Amino acid sequence: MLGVNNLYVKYEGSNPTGSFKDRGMTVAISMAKYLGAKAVVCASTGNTSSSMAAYARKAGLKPVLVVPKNGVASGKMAQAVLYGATVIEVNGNFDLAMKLVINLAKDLKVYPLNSINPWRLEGQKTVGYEIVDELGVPDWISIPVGNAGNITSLWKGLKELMMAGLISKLPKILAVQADGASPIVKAFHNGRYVPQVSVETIASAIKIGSPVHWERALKVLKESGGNALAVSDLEICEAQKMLARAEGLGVEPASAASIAGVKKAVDLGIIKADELVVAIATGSALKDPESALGHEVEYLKSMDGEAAAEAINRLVNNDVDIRYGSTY
Ligand code: AN7
Repeated sequence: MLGVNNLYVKYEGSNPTGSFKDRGMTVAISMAKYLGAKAVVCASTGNTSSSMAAYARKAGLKPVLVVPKNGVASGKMAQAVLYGATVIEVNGNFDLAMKLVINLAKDLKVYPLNSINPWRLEGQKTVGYEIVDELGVPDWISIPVGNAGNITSLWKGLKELMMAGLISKLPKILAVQADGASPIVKAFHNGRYVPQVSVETIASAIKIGSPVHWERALKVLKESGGNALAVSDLEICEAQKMLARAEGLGVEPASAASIAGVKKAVDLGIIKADELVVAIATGSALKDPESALGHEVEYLKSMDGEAAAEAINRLVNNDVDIRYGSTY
């Protein structure tokens, strides 16, 4: 369907809070505890905050979340409420929340747990280890990029495996951003980084205009001989639906971006059909139920038993091949 023969999806939705953030959070919260912190803080588009709240609670630390007003998907907000975090909403986007946290951490001595925290990035290296364990070294790893912590961490982990002599080559990294929030993609192609002031995309997790690790992300792309692509919200939604209906894998829009990116890269001749490709799907579809509910489906309401039986019969007896979703 995407024009590539060997595509694997590294599904991060099965981590304890439903996203890749748990990999780094368990390490960083352990360090916060070790350092004697009483409270921890992060700015977040939702997944860092879910993860931080859960691990902080377990460690007996107070979680303080700084989030963009109306900028966090409802599954992620539900987690923040469930874990009993203090939630501070700012009138602005993630970039404003991030600025606030950097100042808070300086003045108030709360321990910051954004990816400016080095322990987060140490923990997140394990995604690369697992890929290599299961598959060996692929030709490409496609990864959605927001604040660019994950791409930095992935590459650090892989390079360390190489230095340890455990692998003998490195993959090319494909960084994927949303059209409406793509400062790193633009910098990669234009040779000049400009933070993006106004950002817009359905992929709220990566709606970030001023990524903290932009410079490192560009270095990863250069060192790996990789590439960077922006995908539209439509392409993201199509990839989300395709993955769900062809593979039964539910991912949130930001994660679907990495699949949409693979399709685009194949179309552009950047990825070749016979190359081994891994797309990292960073978070579960349950994080963002609204995005899932936006897709079309046959939804038969208020039926009695007879009408329901008729509808089921119709479905069973029609011979449309739904393996890839007749409705895709
Ligand atoms: C599903 O939770 O930034 O490039 O505050 O939730 O390391 O930022 C989330 C980011 C990709 C991008 N996919 O990772 C946050 C936050 C999902 C995400 C990213 C995020 P980075």
